[in-house]
Amino acid sequence: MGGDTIAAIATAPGRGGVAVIRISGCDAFAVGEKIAGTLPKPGRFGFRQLAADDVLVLAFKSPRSYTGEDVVEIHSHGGAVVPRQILKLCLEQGARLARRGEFTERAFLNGKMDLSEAESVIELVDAKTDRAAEDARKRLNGEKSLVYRALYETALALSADLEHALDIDEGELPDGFMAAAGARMASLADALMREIRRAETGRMLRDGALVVLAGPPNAGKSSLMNALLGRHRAIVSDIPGTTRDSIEEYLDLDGIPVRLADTAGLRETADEIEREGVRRARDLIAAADYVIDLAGNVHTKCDLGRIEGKLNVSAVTGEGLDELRRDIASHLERSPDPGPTPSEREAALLTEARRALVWHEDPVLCANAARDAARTLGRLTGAEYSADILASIFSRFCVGK
Ligand SMILES: Nc1nc2c(ncn2[C@@H]2O[C@H](COP(=O)(O)OP(=O)(O)OP(=O)(O)O)[C@@H](O)[C@H]2O)c(=O)[nH]1
Ligand SMILES: [Mg+2]
Repeated sequence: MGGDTIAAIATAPGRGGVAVIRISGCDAFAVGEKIAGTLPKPGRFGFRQLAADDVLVLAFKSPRSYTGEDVVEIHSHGGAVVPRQILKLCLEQGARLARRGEFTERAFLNGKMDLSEAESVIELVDAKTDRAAEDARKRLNGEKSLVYRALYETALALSADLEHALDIDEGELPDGFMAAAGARMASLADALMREIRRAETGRMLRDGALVVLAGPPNAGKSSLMNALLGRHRAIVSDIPGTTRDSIEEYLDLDGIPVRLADTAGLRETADEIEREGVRRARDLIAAADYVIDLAGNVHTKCDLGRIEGKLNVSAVTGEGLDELRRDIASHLERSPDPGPTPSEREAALLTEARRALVWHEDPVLCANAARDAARTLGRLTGAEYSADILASIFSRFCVGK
């Protein structure tokens, strides 16, 4: 177990009841002993009195720990002072402050998890809705990794067979070898495509979908925004042109995180401020994943009168709001397939691999295509990785993870 010993506060800063200071590396037990006197047996915990606080100490023996190294955790009271004092003790006893994501990076380097799983740690921490968390948890449990490993191995086998075909005389190839290889490549390309489509849903679960309220002035956009949010966020009045600046609020829509935007009513106007509002409204509409178009598919104020063939809703009575929510959710849900979704990095790699997989008459080019795809897919799980890739992934973590 090479590498130096690192320490960090693993819990979020602020006034929490409890904070966790984590130490990992070959000297973790030595550092822990200098601070706590003695350590509990690995896998056990014990109470210790430090100058800073009464704490709970846990020891984990390599490889049975989060990082795969020797790990000591000190659970103290939270807040701004005590955890920092304990961290300072760790640093004085020879540990070095961990970089962002360094605990999880070590877990990857020590084979405790692959890159896809490591990446889902940050997605679980960042998840805004139950669905997004569930998605990240499935990935963390390795469900996605199994799929990626299978894709990688399929590409690797195809690449190896094609390379082998180059080495022997054409007459020695079994009948129909190239046709079979072509079919294998096509089926691999299909499997990649399915994953790529799922990525769109994944992006939405992570970043949220943009849903924009649009329509003429006084249509009832701001009222509908308030009704969907369940509180009076936007100003409502019977004066046309009330909303100018667009207003954005977060909404959990059947588990999909949604940025709901209210916009200025669309009309020609001499008012310079309102004109800017209308410009912003058009930009948002252009970027939207879904537009609640009060001049189109949705009819609001249905308590005053209904229109057949439209989705009738009312901000006053609440009628039709559930149906509207369901309609938006089903439009946003591009992939009905419930499996865990690729991250942005993974989607880019899947797309790159899919692009490489082009069938050629020339067996040399075919073998190159399969090899390129296999290499790219190897970067999904970290079967192939570089320091740059690790840095770009783990720098998104916070210190202590
Ligand atoms: N009866 C009824 N009145 C509504 C409903 N929704 C909005 N209104 C009324 O319609 C008027 C305009 O509502 P707003 O929500 O401000 O409309 P808006 O589209 O945001 O208007 P601008 O911001 O000016 O573009 C207000 O007087 C609201 O009280 C509804 O569902 N039923
Ligand atoms: Mg408004």
